[in-house]
Amino acid sequence: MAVTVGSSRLGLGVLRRLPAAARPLVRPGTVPAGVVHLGLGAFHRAHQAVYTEAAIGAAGGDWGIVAVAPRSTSLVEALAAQDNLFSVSTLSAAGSATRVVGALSGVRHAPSDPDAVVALLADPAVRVVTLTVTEKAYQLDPVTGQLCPDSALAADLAGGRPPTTVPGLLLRGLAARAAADAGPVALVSCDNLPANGRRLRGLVDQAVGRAVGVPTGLVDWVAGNVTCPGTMVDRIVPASTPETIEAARRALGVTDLAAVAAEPYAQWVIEDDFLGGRPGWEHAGAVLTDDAGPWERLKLRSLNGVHSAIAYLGALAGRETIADALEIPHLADVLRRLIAEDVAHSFTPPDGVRVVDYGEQVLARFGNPAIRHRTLQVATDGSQKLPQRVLHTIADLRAAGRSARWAALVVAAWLRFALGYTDDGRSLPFQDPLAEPIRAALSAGTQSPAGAVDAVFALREIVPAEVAGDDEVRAEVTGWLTALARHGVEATLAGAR
Ligand code: CS2
Repeated sequence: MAVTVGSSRLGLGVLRRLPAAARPLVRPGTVPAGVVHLGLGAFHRAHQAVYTEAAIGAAGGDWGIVAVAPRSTSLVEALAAQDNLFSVSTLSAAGSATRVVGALSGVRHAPSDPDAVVALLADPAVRVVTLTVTEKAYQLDPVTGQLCPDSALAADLAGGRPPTTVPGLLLRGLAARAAADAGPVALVSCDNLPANGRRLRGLVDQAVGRAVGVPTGLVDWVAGNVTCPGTMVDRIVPASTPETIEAARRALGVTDLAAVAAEPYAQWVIEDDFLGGRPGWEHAGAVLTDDAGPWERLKLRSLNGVHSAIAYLGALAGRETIADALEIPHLADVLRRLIAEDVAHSFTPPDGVRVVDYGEQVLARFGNPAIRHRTLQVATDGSQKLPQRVLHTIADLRAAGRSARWAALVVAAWLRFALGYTDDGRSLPFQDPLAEPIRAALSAGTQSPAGAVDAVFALREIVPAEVAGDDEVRAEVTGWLTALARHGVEATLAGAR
């Protein structure tokens, strides 16, 4: 579908023409920057930017966001042409509402001007740095959390040229901040990593420890001035499409090339560990806590793990969106058993939360027919997602002496997806930073499902040793993979016990 770029473009000049309910909560361009955000994707725009705007609106403070795109230029150009304004359309079966968000006070493109990003990170006015850069950008082994630098990060650690990776930008930014004595800063991971605060802390400490040419004393400065609060972030925000832009144009009467669409639900749980202050996010509905861990396990295992299950099974069955996939006969029943019999027994949820009730709410959200979240989008980067979404569930269940029957089905669905064909023989794209070793393992082991399971379970950067060495888990995964290969998704689900 072609995008209609009308003569009017979203920007400060057209705000007064918009319906009152569609205008920003703060006066755009008037709030000085206090937050730097790395990762300008749809999720940031529909989540942290919305919360931060509401927090500034309710509690004030110089907490405008300068958002940095680590890769693509198109959004930076779109936002620069729109005075940093963009809209969020909230979609449900009941209808939609579109509002312009005024939280951004600037945008930068890291590859074209890495020094400007380093300077921002060293600016005393900036006291909070948030990140949505996806799991793989941290370059941490998903199982152990050890830093595994690719050649670009290795070059960043060696110094000598401006950084090109996210860890490299953080490292050089912190070194410049320490040198400028610019005061404490909180680095806030908003990615779906396990214990994301501790992971980011580990990343920073390892990067500082290995870097060449950083000031002596940086280790001590980081220890005294940098905190990494853990978070749980939640809102379903599919990648924007031409339809998203068209819907925003219909609602606003102007063209917004940075529009996003999202579900009505949003949640943000944040550990309150900010040495230099923070936006009043609690006034925007966020939960500030001492320990986000139980919330994060709840969300990663009951929402994201189930999301991945629907994505792989749905893609194999040829379903385009998550909501379409949920219509596969028996799938919802199987997911309920996954939640009640496996996920709910794998961890202790936050006080007052019943995992089964949370799971029901999640299934209702996934069924939102207005959100066209593609199964193939959720299916990407499985090697980076499965550990915290499913494999930790399996490890904890087995440590408690329980079976992990339904979680094993998710692993089998991922393996079958990695083999590259839908049930009716169409090829499936496999996007994953570890695509090569996974595909190599699978082609060595495809003679039989058991061979495929053995080969992939040997990849220690994906499958924790305790899961890989568990014969019962191997047998369960092999059984499901055999059924999926012989009968396809629909018949396997119909016969699932
Ligand atoms: C999804 C998440 O793409 C994915 O892997 O599971 O982006 C999910 O939509 C969000 O975490 C919901 O908060």
